[in-house]
Amino acid sequence: MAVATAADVIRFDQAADVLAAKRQRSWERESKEFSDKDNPDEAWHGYVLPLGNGFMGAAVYGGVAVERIQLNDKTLWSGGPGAKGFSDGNRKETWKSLPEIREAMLKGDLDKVEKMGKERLTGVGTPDDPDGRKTFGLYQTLGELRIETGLGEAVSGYQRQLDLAKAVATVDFAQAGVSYHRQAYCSYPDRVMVVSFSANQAGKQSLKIGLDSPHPLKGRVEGDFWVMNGRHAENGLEIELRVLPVVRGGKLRISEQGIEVEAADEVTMLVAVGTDYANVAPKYRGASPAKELSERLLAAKKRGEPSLLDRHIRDYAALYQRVKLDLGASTAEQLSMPIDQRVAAYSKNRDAELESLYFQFGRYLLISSSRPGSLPANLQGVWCNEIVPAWASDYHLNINLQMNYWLAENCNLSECHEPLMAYLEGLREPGAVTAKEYFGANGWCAHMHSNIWGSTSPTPGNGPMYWKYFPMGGAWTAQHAWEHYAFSGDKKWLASKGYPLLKSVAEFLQDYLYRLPTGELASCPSWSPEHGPASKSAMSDIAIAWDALTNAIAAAKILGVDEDLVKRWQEMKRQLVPFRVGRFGQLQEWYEDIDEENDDHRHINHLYALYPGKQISGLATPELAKAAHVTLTQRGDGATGWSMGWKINFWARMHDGDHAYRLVHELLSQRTMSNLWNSHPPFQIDGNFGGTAGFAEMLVQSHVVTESGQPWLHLLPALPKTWSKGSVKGLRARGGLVVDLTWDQGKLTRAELLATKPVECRVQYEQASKSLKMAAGEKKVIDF
Ligand code: FUC
Repeated sequence: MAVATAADVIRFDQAADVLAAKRQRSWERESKEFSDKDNPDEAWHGYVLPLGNGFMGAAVYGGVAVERIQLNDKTLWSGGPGAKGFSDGNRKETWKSLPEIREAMLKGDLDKVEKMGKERLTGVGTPDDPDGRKTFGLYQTLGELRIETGLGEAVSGYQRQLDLAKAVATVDFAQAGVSYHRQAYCSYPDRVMVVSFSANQAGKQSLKIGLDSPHPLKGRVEGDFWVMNGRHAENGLEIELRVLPVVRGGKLRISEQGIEVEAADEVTMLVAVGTDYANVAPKYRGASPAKELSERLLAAKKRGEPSLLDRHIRDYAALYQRVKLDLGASTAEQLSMPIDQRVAAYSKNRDAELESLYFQFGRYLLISSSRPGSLPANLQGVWCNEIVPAWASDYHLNINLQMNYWLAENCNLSECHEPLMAYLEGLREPGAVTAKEYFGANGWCAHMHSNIWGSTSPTPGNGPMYWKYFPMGGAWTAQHAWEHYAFSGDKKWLASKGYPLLKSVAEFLQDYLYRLPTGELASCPSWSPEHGPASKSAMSDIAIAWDALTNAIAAAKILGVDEDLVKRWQEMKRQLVPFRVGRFGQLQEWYEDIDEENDDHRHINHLYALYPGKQISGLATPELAKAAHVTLTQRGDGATGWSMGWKINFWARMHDGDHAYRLVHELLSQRTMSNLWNSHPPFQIDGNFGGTAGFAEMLVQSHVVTESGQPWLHLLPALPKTWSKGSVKGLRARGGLVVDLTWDQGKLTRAELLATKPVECRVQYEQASKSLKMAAGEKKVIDF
């Protein structure tokens, strides 16, 4: 009998290992071509169920005879202090070369700019590590728990599910008249993973549990714990896995190799992982993990089930349940299919609830990979089964890290934004050194690639400059500090955390921006990230500078501070190189009119000004919006996963819901794997996050401010025809608003706003707009 999948559930009817081709286990990627076939384990790549609490990640395979649970600790990286030849990568006194490079740029001597750029404006490698990769490091898997169950493979009624409403994975099946049940979750409040094996008959659990790991970990028994501990082979980071088994009935034996259980009724493993990493420059080391892990596990054991599970669900659901999205109902047939078949069928027939599930899965992934106290979500969130993951699974600061957080505020997960804020804070100190050495500038900056070791210098090596040199990486990321405030209206936070960051970015710009002979302030020379030659000014740099100055000015005014600086920043804004419309009507990506009409490159850097920036909008700058439209059309829809996520947001900002939806459809049909992870390819999580943010951007926008600086809320600005009937509850808008909307036949039928703080704003729907004043805690239904 077909089973209908409940709305918030991702259901497979088979184990990951059964669904994907079995391959020889290795931890190394197999090619550097970045395709779906690249991952050493296809079963992991697209078929596992991901769990996480921000600090640790786990991936559940669900094998019957052998259960595999792949484990991650967010701080487990190679490279950094402790790695041979490590340095901060900064080239000393580079600023001394800038005048000559700038002069060459002004003369149009691009060869000299590129050559001198590579010699002077890159980071420093070593003879042993010329491109700095070894010391930059890689995010790496900790390994995987291997649990042999002694069962045969033949089962009936197999189901492996991830319940997004609870953040709990389960595996169920029957064999020889016995129903088996497994349950796993990663608790944030208790910071442990809980994995349990049970059945509807006593004495059915005979398990052998061990760890496969690429790291030199050694096993030992320590009281009731099984411990695997060791040091990273390259940087000496201490790594530990600690397991506390709780067994009902049967026999338990712990050894160096692992845990053995015989004929138990139920087995629960409390699992904790950790390293001695600390996000504190310059050493990035803290306490040995053993003590804290032991304490956590003992506390969890004492708490026991069902309290552990209850605390986990309550903590998680408090975030997850804030938003509900209804985009229509799927058919009974669609609901009866397991997720891999639903995803495969989607390109031919729309599956309405798969779309809303995708949206909620993005929120699930952020809650699971970014919680206060943890490092931010990296290119794969917190999930990585390799030792050489694609792009080091690092923090790319030319869109990818930022995209991970586009959904944080509008999808009502502001708390999950905090790791990014803390990370930014941590970049300031190393970023100040980079600003000084490269530009003789105050404030701080960071370039294209960063990691958990505070890297802010440009990447070393001989590759093109556009892959390394991007002094606006920090400024772009700092936009998030402003947005964190704009949505919450929390002035205390702005004063203590947000404004100092925004101010130090503006101070960097004061010294960094270069006055061209025309009098314009430019980023010279610059390279549009990953695209095109050196320019007198890449317009993405200017768009970011415009936004950074706008945000610093707004913040200073709100706090009533730094009047003189505000005047200076306003003056700088007026002098920035203006956007230009080029020879085929496009918005120029560079100072020079060199865009190519047949270029479909995935990075559309200068449209930062459209999204996530706010400089260009149909309302305020119609001419530029028209040119942005030409550029978007020219670049086309085909793209990598994250780029499609960006394009959904672009078209939403263009108020073209049908085009935005076309990209939603493409993203789900072309760039979504069976377990709903985004595929670049390979797996890269930013497409999930950018896509989810895009859904919300199609329904509510609030980036434009009125003439008097109030939020201008726009309801259903980009509703596609396909989403003719639906509702959303709990989206957030700038100014501290929570928005609930219902629509039918493509028309808004109900809008309710909740003000979490006193707010004056304008609300727009189609051509009508209203001014509103609301007190804190007030709810209002708005009629149009
Ligand atoms: C940039 C992008 C790639 C990929 C990588 C992580 O290099 O251009 O497409 O997303 O980041």
